[in-house]
Amino acid sequence: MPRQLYELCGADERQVFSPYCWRVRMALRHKGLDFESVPWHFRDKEKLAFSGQPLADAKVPVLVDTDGSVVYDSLAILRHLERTYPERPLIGDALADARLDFICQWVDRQLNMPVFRMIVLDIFNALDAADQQAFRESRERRLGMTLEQFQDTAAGLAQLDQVLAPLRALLQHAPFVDGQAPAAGDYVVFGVFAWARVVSARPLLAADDPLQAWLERMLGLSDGFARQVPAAAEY
Ligand SMILES: N[C@@H](CCC(=O)N[C@@H](CS)C(=O)NCC(=O)O)C(=O)O
Repeated sequence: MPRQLYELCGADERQVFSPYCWRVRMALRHKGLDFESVPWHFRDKEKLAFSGQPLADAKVPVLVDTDGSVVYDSLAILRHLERTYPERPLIGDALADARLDFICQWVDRQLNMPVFRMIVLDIFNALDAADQQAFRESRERRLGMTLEQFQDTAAGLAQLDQVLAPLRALLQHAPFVDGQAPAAGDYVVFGVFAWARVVSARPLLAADDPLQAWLERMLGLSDGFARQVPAAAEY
């Protein structure tokens, strides 16, 4: 059977934007593995029932591999790919695996939030009407305020600038988060930038930010694989 990746999409199904799904797309490409993208919407929880997640909290990405195995949660999927397809290492040894866990925690707890604050209304606008309702209800409940109250581009940018300091320092002396070549650490960080690129025309980085060069390198990987999904302005 073809390998399938269930991915969050906007009103336009080409607009796959979830940062967690992007981690997996990039990892599949890294391993040289083809996949069929299965568009998924926030309102379609029951379509993920087969994955074994508690339905009320079901999320993408979900990978259905060629042997029929089903894996959900981006880090679990990355680990599955590494175990199942050991050629072209993505994570590395046990020490590297433990550090990847830290990178994921840093991205989820520090990097995501300022970007979310900058693009939340762009995400809302990218969704179709039924998903707009599901997104607004769930996010407003979680945030304890309206999406409009939460959106604060200036505050998000200032917070992002601080959060990115260690990454900027690292990329002064290495071309990639994972060293001389990109791997899982890069894909986990890149997911956040891909998320913003696909839904929002707002730049996250100043033109002279040293992170721009890394971002361009990431967008150029595998003959511009990430660029095959158009940027926000193109929908
Ligand atoms: N820990 C999960 C998080 C995945 C996640 O939060 N996915 C979001 C899309 S970006 C989702 O499916 N949300 C469903 C919902 O909010 O209803 C992972 O790493 O895969």
